[in-house]
Amino acid sequence: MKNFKLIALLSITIVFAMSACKPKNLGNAVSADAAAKTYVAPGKYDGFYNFVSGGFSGQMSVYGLPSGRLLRVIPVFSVDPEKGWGFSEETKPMLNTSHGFVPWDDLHHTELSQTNGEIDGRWIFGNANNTPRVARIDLKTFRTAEIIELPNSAGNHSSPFITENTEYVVAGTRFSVPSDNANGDVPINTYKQNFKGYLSFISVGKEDGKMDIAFQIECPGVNFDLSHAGKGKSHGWFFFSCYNTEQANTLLEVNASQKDKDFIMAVNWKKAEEYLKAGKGKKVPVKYAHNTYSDKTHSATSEIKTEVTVLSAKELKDICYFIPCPKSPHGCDVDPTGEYIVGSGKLAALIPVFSFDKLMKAIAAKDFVGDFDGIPVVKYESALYGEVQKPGLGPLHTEFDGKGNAYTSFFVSSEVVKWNIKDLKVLDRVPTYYSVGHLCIPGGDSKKPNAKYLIAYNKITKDRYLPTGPELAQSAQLYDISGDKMQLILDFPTIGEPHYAQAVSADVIKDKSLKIFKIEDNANTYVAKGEGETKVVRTGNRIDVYMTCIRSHFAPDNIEGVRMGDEVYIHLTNLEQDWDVPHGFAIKGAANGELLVMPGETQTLKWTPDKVGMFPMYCTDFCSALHQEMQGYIRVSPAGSNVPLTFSTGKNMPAATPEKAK
Ligand code: RUQ
Ligand code: CUA
Repeated sequence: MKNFKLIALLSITIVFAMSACKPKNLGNAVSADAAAKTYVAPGKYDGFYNFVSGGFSGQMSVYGLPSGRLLRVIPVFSVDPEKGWGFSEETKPMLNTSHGFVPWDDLHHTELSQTNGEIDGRWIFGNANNTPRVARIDLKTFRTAEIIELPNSAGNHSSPFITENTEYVVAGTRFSVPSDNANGDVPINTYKQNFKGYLSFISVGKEDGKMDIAFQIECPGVNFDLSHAGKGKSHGWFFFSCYNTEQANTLLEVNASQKDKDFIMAVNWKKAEEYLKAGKGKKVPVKYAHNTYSDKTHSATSEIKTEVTVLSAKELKDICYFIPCPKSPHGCDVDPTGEYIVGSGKLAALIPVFSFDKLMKAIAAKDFVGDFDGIPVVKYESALYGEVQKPGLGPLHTEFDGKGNAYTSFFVSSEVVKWNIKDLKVLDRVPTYYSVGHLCIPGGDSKKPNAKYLIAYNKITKDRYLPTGPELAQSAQLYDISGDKMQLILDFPTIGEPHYAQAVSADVIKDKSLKIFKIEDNANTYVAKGEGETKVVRTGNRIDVYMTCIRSHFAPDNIEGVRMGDEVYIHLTNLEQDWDVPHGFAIKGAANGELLVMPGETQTLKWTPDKVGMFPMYCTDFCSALHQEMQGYIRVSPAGSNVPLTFSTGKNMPAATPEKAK
């Protein structure tokens, strides 16, 4: 709820609004046929995938809709001991940054890749707010495939929104800061002179999805909050909401709420591309990590990059334009036709809708009211299509149904309001429990929404679930929007605080899902492609165990000759070639997580024995009737001991050295 400190100013209104919307009769809030509408019989699939940001959990979770069943938590920016993410040697480089290994972040928005403005089911992107990064998750494996850090940025909030052919993923800095290359050791109250706001345009490889920072745009120091790409007629443009145009550096809840209007910034990224081609960008020294995970080597590599190309919005005149937008805008949403741009002022009591055609005319006619830090400010009325009057209090986010309607969330008045884009009339409103943030309609920010459902992601849960101590379950609510009236049909808890989410018909993804990794394609340096290739190798005080697993044993499962002072690397290859047969691995006393190894994959656990003795290891994933037999021992001897290094499984395994241990 960090973005909503401003509500303190409206506390009286909130108290009023919260109690005003608390339904008198809860029974009426839920439609009578809700159970039938959300029931997915055992053994049946849901019709939709719902990808939900995990907020301060740093992860992304996947639900089935309409059941609300949790299908998977995808580790992205935070370590996850359940899956070994950030604990195995192979995955650690994914969390590398210019600050070193960072084990946590705050993921706010999810965005599915698109082709021709429609969800194509290939990748989903997520943003890291705290240490600014963008992640790409591969929807064949439901795993994070790539993470790129963003230089010159802090609090990467208006991200990872994409263009209609996934040409770019954008990231706008929430905090303006002195650029990485400038001296940051300056008084905080020199904000106006020294602080800048950077927008990053990350290109995405057409075939492989590989990300690269194509360019950054240096903008005046303000807070960038959210964004959405133009589509159809407005393809080539991007729209960012900004607040703190007061350029305050302290007590923002008051000082950044002075002006009646902040801005939506329209960015002509096609023009920026032209300037880039013409060599108008400045190459600037920076430091950022670019991490990629390979499904062939089953490992990540982290590269530190040292340069970025920056275009100046001030010098290159016709890239950026400010459009005045009332009262600290948050959401910035573009309708399926690309004509209407909806701004949502957190403190506003109306919703301004801008017209792309009018904006283009105003820019061509130089219909400006002045400039802000060298960027032209378009006249409000000249870009405005109209205002939705008295829709509710504290509009935040808008999604679209593709039938000419928009759905806006109202944090302060705790409701979702449906309105018609053409005549700006309110059509319906339903309460949320409570204080809704983001909304999601499957495809609701694309050219082709699939408007059967709307999901509200709420900030406050209060009395909706059984109490669980001071912290309650985070909450989403599902509405049927197939008719004229919205109907609440389900509550379901989420992992972490949900911000934005996306949903798509299951058909777009489910048949592409990978079942196994082919063992013959495994190119991990430490793979053992069969039990005959298993071995234990000592190099000084480093021990590499090339281990395999298959139902229901490890090879080797007895290892002796490890000494105090050794660093042991267990490289575990899962030889299974069947769907849904991972094996796990854990060893007593390891200051680490488990490994969870998919069929055909190799993962490595680093373990530094801390005392002499016997160390049991076992499989952590119940894999067969004899799963509980899937175990072994590692003997640790004192430093300097002459116990030879040996390994075996049953009688089949050769000893590493001729002398057998006594
Ligand atoms: S936020 S609740 Cu996207 Cu982080 Cu609006
Ligand atoms: Cu392998 Cu349990």
